[in-house]
Parts: sequence; structure tokens; C-alpha cells
Amino acid sequence: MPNPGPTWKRILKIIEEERIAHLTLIDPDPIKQSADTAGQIASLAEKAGSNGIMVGGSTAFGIIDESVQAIKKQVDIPVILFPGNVSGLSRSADAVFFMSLLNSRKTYWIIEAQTLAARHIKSYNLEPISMGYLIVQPGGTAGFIGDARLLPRDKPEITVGYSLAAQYMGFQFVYLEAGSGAENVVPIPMIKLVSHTIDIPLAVGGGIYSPEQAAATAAAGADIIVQGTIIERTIMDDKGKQLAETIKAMRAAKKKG
Ligand code: 1GP
Repeated sequence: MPNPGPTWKRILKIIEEERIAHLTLIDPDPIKQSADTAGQIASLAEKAGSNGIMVGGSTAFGIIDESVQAIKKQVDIPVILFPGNVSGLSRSADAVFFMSLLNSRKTYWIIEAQTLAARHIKSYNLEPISMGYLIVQPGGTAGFIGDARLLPRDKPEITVGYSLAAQYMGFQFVYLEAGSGAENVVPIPMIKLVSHTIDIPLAVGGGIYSPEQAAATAAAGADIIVQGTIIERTIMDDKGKQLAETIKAMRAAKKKG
């Protein structure tokens, strides 16, 4: 197994030292914001204490490269692609989450998109960070586009099985996703059971808006918390105040646990 690259090492170090990392997801969609605004959001997120910027989305197209370049100009934290498809790559990023949607019905989202992307990733010299991607009910756009057999919220043992399989297959981490803007976050008992079972880092995202939700997710065992929607909605107005509070709450919950 190859050693982790510099970006993943940096994230692992944060998890080791601070017990949890925070990633900010920016959707490089021109309907939502320009590349320049993406850069400003990233800069405010870094100042609020976020540890990395993820760039991508299920339906993103068009201004990915411009957004990554604008973000790179503004921040020192790593910029990691979160591609919704092969078209979600940019040679300007530091790394790419090389994700396999393990609970998809379609082999395209499990291995074929990855096969088409792999040689681009190598030629762009992007650091691949392999992710076992698992979509939990309600699943949102990612669940719909990825044709996921959504993991049932009240059957955490199924998600535990998938997560452990991801570890045994050699993925560097597992990401439990409820879907961007989800009304229901990943259930706490599910996070607890998965985090107690697997030895690789566990990321959780989708619908985490309040500091209380972030704290509960952290206390349940998440090693990485991903937030997108709430940051895009609030950060330009409050200059990162709510995000800083959320990150503080998330870290405090870990220290208590
Ligand atoms: C990305 O689902 C997360 O995978 C982000 O979710 O936009 O709801 O924070 P939010």
C-alpha cells in the first residue's frame, strides 16, 4: 500500500492532534457563485478554522478549474476535489478524493468513472485519496444522481458492514453522506457504531448546520466533518462567525468525549 501523500498526511495530522478535522465544501456552480466568490468563501472559511476546501458537487460543471485557481490564490489549507463525475477534475488542485460510491446500483459510479479518470489524475499529478463513499437516506442529489441504494437510517448494521468492507478493500477513509442540504443528518447511533467498528477515519456530512449538530456528530465519533450549504449561505454576511462557533463546538465535543 503506497504511503499517504502530503495532503492526506496533513489531514491525518490534524485528526491526530486535534482529534477532528473540518472540511468546507464549495460547489463550483456558476448558478450559485462566481469563481471569485468561491475564493472569498474559502478564505473566510480558512480564517474561521476550517482545515481544507473541497471543491465539487453532484451536478457541478463549467467553472471548476477557475474556482480551484481562485481558491488556491486565497488559502494555504489544501484544496481537494470532490468530483461528481470525470468532468470534476482540475489540475490546479492539491488532491482528489478518489471516491467509489459503494452502495450504487450502477457499476459506473463504483469503478467505471474512476477508470476513465485515473490516467488524467496521474498526468495532472493530483494526489488521489481513496474514499469509500456511502450514501445514507435521504441522500439528496448525490443519492439520485449516483443511483444509490440508500442506506436505511434505522439499520445501522448494514452501514457498518459496508464501512468495514471499505476498510478491508483498502480505502483510506469512509464518508457517510446524507446528501447536501439533507433534512436529516446521518443518525448518531449509526455514526457511533461505524466509528467503533472501523480503524480508518470516518467523515460525515450532509445537512449539518448548527454548532449543536456538529458537536453531536463529533461526539458520536466522526473524525472529519464536512459542511457546504450552511457555509455558502452565511459566510459572506457574517464573515465566518457561525463557522468559527461550529468548529469550536465540534472540537470541544471531542475533548469531552
Ligand atoms: C457534501 O453533503 C455534504 O458531501 C455537504 O452537505 O451542503 O448539507 O453541508 P451540506
